Amino acid sequence: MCDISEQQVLKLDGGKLLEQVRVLGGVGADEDVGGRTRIALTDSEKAGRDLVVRWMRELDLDVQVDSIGNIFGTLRSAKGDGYQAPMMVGSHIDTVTNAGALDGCYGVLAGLAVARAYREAGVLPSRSFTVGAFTNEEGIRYQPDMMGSLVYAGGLPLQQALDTIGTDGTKLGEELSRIGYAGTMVPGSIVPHEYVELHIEQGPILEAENILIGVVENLQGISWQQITIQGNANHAGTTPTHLRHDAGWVASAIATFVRDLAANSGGTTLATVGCMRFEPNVINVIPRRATLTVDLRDPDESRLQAAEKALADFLVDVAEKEGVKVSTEQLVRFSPVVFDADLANEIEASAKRFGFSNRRMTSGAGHDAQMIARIAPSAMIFVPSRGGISHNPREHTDDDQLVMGAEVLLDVVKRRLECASR
Ligand code: HGY
Ligand code: MN
Ligand code: MN
Repeated sequence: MCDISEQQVLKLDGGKLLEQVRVLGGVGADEDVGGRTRIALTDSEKAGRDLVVRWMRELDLDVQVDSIGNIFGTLRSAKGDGYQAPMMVGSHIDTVTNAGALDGCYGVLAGLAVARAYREAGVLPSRSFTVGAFTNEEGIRYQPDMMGSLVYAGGLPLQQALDTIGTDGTKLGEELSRIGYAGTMVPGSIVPHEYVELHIEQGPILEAENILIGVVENLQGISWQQITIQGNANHAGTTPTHLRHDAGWVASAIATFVRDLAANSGGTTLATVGCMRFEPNVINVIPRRATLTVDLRDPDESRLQAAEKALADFLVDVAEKEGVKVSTEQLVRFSPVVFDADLANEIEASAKRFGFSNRRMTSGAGHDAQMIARIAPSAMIFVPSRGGISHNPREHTDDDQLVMGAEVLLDVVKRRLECASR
């Protein structure tokens, strides 16, 4: 094992981490329903970005912004070898609507806490250490999700991302310029040596098993599609059922179908209809048009494909029966990802050294780590989510659990960095 004597001095300031989680959690606060909303490239997200950049500068990190708006704060190594092949940690600070305070932000701020430990000990890392905050991880305004890290990893051309039109009709590149985060650095010009992302589990497993640390070995596949149904508007009171071409009923039938698909999958496939709109959306008119989104996930690629095919077959069948036209648009399609075994072993060894209960697990949610895994060895650390709740103002992890997770991150980083100096 590596000798890390000189870096034993690194101490995590858990209080500062918790304070920054709370302060960032107040940016974009939703006074009425609780929580906060910092949807990518909005003014409230800009405010969050500005705050994180200020905190990076307070740590005297070199701040760089790339052309898709990814933000990087780097603690340069003792060797002064520039920014190349850094040990990278990070996540995102954009949120869904009425979000919790931890999703993404915890991983970015824990990364700053690691940099702070080096600064306060007056120790420079053996290899540059970079904290990343990736653009548009949530993908709810501009699809796909994990967009900034996908561009960074070379999975989506920059111009295509900049040309993306949002659900609100805005163009991503124009919004990025408007908030002042259209950087100059070429995305991916700094390839990490390794990448570790600390994140809340956002699910119920760790809490249910009373376990502190999740050693995330893999991440399930994700399929997002938008479905549009074109039927005929007609009078709700005069049109017999068998003469209807009811777009609204078809949309509801699809939602029922995908729920049954998941329920009969043995617990591996998950299906969610998160958005549904009817036109003209009035009480006594049979909907002429309906749009809905379907989010399908499974850790196994062949099962995910089977779910997509079953849905496609159902759409053909229901369109014929109801006499409507159904069209689909694939918004996101990411295959399952397996993380780096050596890094996962390092995370597990660190949790064991601290005496923290731990278990190997799969990530149900998408994360930037799944994109960075395309270009560098990557892995994730989870901490418990109370009630398994996330994407909800009630998202919560106990303070001591947040600090323990960050202790593991610091321990993993310092061991990997010390090893790098050999
Ligand atoms: O959709 C996801 O899993 C992530 O929160 N973007
Ligand atoms: Mn997240
Ligand atoms: Mn999220």
